[in-house]
Amino acid sequence: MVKVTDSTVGSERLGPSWTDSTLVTCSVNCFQKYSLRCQTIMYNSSIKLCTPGSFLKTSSVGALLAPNTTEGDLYAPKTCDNSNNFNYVTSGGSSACMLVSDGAMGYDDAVNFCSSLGAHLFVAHTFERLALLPSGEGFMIGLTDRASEGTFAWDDNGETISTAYSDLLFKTGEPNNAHGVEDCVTVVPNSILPSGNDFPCHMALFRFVCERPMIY
Ligand SMILES: [Ca+2]
Ligand SMILES: [Ca+2]
Repeated sequence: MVKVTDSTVGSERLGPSWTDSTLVTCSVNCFQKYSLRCQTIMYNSSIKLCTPGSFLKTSSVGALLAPNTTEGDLYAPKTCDNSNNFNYVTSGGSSACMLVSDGAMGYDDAVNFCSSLGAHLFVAHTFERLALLPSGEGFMIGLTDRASEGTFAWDDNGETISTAYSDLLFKTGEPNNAHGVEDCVTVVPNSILPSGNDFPCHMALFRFVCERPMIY
């Protein structure tokens, strides 16, 4: 979801507004209601008002097309490229365009598999985002300490996780870099207790999720 701040760009309303608890659910409901006709949304977070919009328009009188104060801010929702069976998944305030693998692969094979589909291994810069993964089994995620032992970094941008995040993620005694060869991470989504463990990257033990950046 990208907030449109260009004052010369606006959008036309597709229909009546409704109330929606979050910007993400506003976007999801707009798509469900209007399908691809929903190209923008206007959202007022203080009164939770969601207004469906058509395509963005650039105009010398753009201000006239911009949402009014009641309608809130204008957003251009990003969309999921659904080719190769990728799906748009939401949970709480999080969303992702993702494909769950059929089987397990080692880390390098999984990275290559995702890369061939224009994707990377699933990342969760916020802990809540892990809830986007299917429940009930361990998944390998795009987090390793290959670059610097003991410092885990996300595949997509190299950002490292904080101690607080690590405590939420890893179960007691993990990560332990057992036998000096554990640099990849598996986690059981939606488990009550921390479930993360570091394991050897070459071992094809877990399924994984490819995540595709969302597009306009
Ligand atoms: Ca390690
Ligand atoms: Ca371990």
